[in-house]
Amino acid sequence: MKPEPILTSGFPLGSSAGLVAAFEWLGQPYRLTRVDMLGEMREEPYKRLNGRVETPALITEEGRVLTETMAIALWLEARDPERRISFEPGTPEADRMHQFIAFLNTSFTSAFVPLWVALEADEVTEEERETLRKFGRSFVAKRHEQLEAMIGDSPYLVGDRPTLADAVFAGVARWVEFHKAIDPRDYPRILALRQRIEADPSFRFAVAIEDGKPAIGSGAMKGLTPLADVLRDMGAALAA
Ligand SMILES: N[C@@H](CCC(=O)N[C@@H](CS)C(=O)NCC(=O)O)C(=O)O
Repeated sequence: MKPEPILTSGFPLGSSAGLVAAFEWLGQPYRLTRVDMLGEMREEPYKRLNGRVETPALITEEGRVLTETMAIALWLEARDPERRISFEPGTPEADRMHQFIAFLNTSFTSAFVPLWVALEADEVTEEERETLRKFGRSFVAKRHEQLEAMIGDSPYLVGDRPTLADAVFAGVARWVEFHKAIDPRDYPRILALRQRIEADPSFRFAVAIEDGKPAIGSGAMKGLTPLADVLRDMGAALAA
């Protein structure tokens, strides 16, 4: 019997939470490994999983490592014949979902980079930090304006059920509060979407796992594998 695929749940506030919710919505067996992004992710062994020292990462049933949000989203899409979290490739809905995922994973996510740098960089003067914050806030505002204009009248980004686009959105959109980047009330469609997804049991499950709290999900998640075990098994596979 093949082992289940294992996805990282990066904390604090990892974008992985969106993909965890997507696994829950999909309903196929999987496991999670929690990754402290401020600690163990920055240590040497983690580079076996992702040499660029980032989450999310997925270890497939075959033991292959797949990194990058969009690649993992496409991996999930290819395993969704019942179209629970995606659409038939080639349809207008699939194209629109891909468009949202690309915008969210590039333009929208990268708008927050100056704010993360302002917070985490060591050798930065207070003046430089303030400049980074100023640009970060204006980038985040611009991408929110654009996303607000892209959202239609449907309850989710594409249609009336959450898809991979909503997953990629939800993992990142909550960074707004942490950085106090914009006033969410200025973007009512984005705010309504966030509230809908953040109230969803699958997303709540993803956040509880991230926070290390007891969580009951759909039953698809077959257990937490300690990161040390994941890295040990990968090390053994590399040595073999
Ligand atoms: N291009 C990557 C970016 C992922 C990313 O930004 N991950 C963040 C956490 S959500 C990270 O690991 N940051 C660590 C760091 O930059 O030090 C993807 O789309 O998967």
